[in-house]
Amino acid sequence: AGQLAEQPSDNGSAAAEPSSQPVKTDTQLQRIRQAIGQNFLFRNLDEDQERDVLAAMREVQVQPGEVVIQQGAAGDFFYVIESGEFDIFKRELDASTENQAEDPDNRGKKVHTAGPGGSFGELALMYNAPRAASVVAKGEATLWALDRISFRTILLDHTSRKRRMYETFLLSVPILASLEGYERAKIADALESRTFQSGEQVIQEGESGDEFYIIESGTALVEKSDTGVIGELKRGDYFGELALLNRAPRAATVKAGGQAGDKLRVAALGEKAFTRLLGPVREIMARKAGEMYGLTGAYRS
Ligand code: 1OR
Repeated sequence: AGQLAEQPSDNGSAAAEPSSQPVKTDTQLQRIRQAIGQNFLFRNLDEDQERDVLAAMREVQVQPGEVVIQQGAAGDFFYVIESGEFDIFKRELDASTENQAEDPDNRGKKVHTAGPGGSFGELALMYNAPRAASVVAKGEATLWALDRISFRTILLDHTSRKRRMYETFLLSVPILASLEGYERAKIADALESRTFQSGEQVIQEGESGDEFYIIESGTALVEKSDTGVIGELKRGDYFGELALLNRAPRAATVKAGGQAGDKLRVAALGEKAFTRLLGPVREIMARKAGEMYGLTGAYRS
């Protein structure tokens, strides 16, 4: 014991060049589409780009315990998970020999687990940096790997533009202050900006909700049918969390504020991404909801 069970594939023989891949069967194409369907990095590809991505991907079968990515190695592939689960481990750069007994492989701390539809390995390819974490298969798994050149030519532009676009904004949002930089990057991947004209409704009291919003610019009015306007929200404020935290109907109506001609711009986060990406923040939100609205949501118990 104490040795890595597998050769990391980062140092393996498969080169990360866009060597032409065998033509895929319809079943394979279906499987890739299914795997990338939920993944934000593949949103907004046009038909040609999607065809190129599908053609460049290669299937990788992974054994339990296999180290697919070794922290510190050079980046060659980006991976999308078709089936199976992966643990992500991160070690501080100077903490190599601490706790040898507990961490014989010196992988560091488990920071994340990724499953079907998820992806990993984009950081090293985006920033030409060493692998930031190790990725280890929990059981048997199937991956689709995209070589670095295809990743950079097809996916990089969109991904880094989006991360850059939201980076400064998300840094300025108080509720997200406790998150790590990479956690904010994942939120940026999942955000979608929407614009509303003054007076236009974003959410309606009593309806069911499946999105959470952060205000990018402009103001929003919160109102309830019985008491009228109960609050005004501005840049960096958020709303829409209650219905998601408590699985309850929308507790209030939120509409764009300001004068005629003013606009409200929000960044929307879907329910799944909200649950997956805002883990530690959810508790803070639930507590604040209690303070602000006197609500004790199911989540607070
Ligand atoms: P990579 O190319 O550096 C390792 O290879 C991959 O692990 C990395 O890209 C990410 O896709 C993935 N910090 C760094 N990398 C992470 C993290 C992470 N989670 C997944 N990867 N976290 C921050 C820990 C302080 C966890 C955030 C949820």
